[in-house]
Amino acid sequence: MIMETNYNAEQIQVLEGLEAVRKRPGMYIGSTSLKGLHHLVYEVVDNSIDEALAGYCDTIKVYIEEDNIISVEDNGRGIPVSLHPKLKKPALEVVMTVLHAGGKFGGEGYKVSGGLHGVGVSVVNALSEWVKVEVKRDGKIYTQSYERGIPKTEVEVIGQTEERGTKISFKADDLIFEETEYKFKTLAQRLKELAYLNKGINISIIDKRKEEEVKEEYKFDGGIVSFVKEINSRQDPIHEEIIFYEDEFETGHVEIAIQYNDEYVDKIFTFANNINTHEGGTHLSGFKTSLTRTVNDYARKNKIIKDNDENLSGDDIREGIVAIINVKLTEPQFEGQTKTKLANREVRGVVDSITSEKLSTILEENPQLGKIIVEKAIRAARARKAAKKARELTKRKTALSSTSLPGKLADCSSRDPEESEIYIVEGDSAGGSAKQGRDREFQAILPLKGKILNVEKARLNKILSNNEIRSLITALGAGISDDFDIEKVRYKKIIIMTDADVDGSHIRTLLLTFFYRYMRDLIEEGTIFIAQPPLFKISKGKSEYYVYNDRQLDKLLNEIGNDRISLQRYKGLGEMNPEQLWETTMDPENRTLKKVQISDAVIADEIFTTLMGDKVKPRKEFIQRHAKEVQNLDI
Ligand code: 0RA
Repeated sequence: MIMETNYNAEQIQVLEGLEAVRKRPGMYIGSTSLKGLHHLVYEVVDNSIDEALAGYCDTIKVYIEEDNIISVEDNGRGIPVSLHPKLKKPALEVVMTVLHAGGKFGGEGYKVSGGLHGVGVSVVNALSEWVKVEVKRDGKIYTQSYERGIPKTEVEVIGQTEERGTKISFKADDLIFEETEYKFKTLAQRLKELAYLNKGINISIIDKRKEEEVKEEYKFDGGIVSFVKEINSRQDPIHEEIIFYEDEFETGHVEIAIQYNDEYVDKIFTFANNINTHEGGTHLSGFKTSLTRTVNDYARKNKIIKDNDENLSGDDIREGIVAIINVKLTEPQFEGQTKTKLANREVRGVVDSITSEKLSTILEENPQLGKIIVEKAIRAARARKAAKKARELTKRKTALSSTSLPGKLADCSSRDPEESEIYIVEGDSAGGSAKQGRDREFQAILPLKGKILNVEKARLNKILSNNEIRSLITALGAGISDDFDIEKVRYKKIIIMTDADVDGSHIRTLLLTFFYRYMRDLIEEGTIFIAQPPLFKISKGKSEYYVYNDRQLDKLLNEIGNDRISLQRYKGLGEMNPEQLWETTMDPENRTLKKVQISDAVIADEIFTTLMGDKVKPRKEFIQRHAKEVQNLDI
């Protein structure tokens, strides 16, 4: 049979569109790595969330099936199937094959689009080996299938039903993606976040890849209040009720939840149209300005601070705060390096005035709460003044002495940060080996003695009086906290090198916590690395092999056999001589470094606060549950 295909102008446009997506997938989904792969799922889920936000859907189910096939099912109105008047094709086909067509059929309301999401489900279609859609509406079940974006069937009726909804199944194209194995934990974490940000929607994830299916179900009627409660569940809140207020404005909606704990850091997480705005933006700055002014006004009006006293600073008032700011906008605009900074100019003033009005009322009506918050800020102000003194002391010291670098730092000869690296090494003996083994032209060594201070539990002035931390700060040469300036860091790579044991992993966690809290830019800019020393040395005859993990060990033993080999297990860095340490762990030609990445502040925060907080039980459970991930802290 000869098939004749008549392409018309619109069809050619569709094909060109899909081809563009397949040619430059990164432009549409960010990357073709695991991250991009997971974006496909988020893109499809976003459409169902839109339907829920419009008020027509309350349940979303995400299945990971065998062969890494994803199905996303909702009980919304179902994608329309009627003929599109202009294109003379079913709306379903248009939504699935035309770039950015999704929204054109929808009503008004807040589309979750923005950042990398919101490119439209046609992008998922273009990047999938196949897609199958099932729509239940008008008493019927409709279906259509596609391959690499191109329809392979008409929209067909395959049955009758009283239900409504949409089910989109797809298999990501392994010609496009480097990997196609979904991570349950990654998907579950994001779906849980979406459930917090969109109260009342029931979102579940069902993993059917293994014999025993794994299921998680999320539904939070408390929304972001539940979110704050969870973040604070491992801390000690200093007031019971979680502060919550919300309001509509011309171009959107804002909701804010706040609860203070007895710690010293602030954790304000911001979202715009369900996107985690890591880089902050107008919603955050409007909130901060208003919080500072509102609490000061309240404190003066109620004579908790006197007329002659100076104002509490923003930092003082934010000490120990946990807050979620969640805005939904009709036309969100994002900027910044990772497009996660909210740019809408109108939002700053709106969030500011809504916070002033609602928060001052809440404080007036709950004087006990007002007092707790102001008194916490007054204590913070006292500590801040003490810290400032301590900081000036360190600054002056560095300015006065010519050999201002810490004594135990073995610096490199190069003064060019672009080619310099620093190894932070556990213990003096390993430090000694590293000093002898390094290439002193560009590698500096800073040995740290024992455990550094747990910064989660201390205020800045105490942190600054800790010798190990002071050495670290002066060696890096870029200040700390608000004064931290990444441009001044003396090394391009900061490499943490600890033993492959429990103590080593604890020290590594303490260091990462310190960087996360006080030099976060270093993590965000990808300058922190974890050295990977070998676990074993295998010798057979004259050959020597270094092995870095159990998998490699199995593989090697398979290759060279089990007889007449000697196996040395390295328990600590100190067991290697300088040459071995260079060869296996420090030589840029041979070493592997693990880059520390924190893409999601909330996840990171869970790890850091759980590990560091003083509620012993959850910490223990957490370490047991995640012992492996903590070793490879690149989430
Ligand atoms: C446009 C219009 C209508 C529904 C949708 C889109 C829709 C899209 C998706 C994608 C996944 N799930 C979805 N659910 C709904 C409704 C038009 C009407 O019935 O009036």
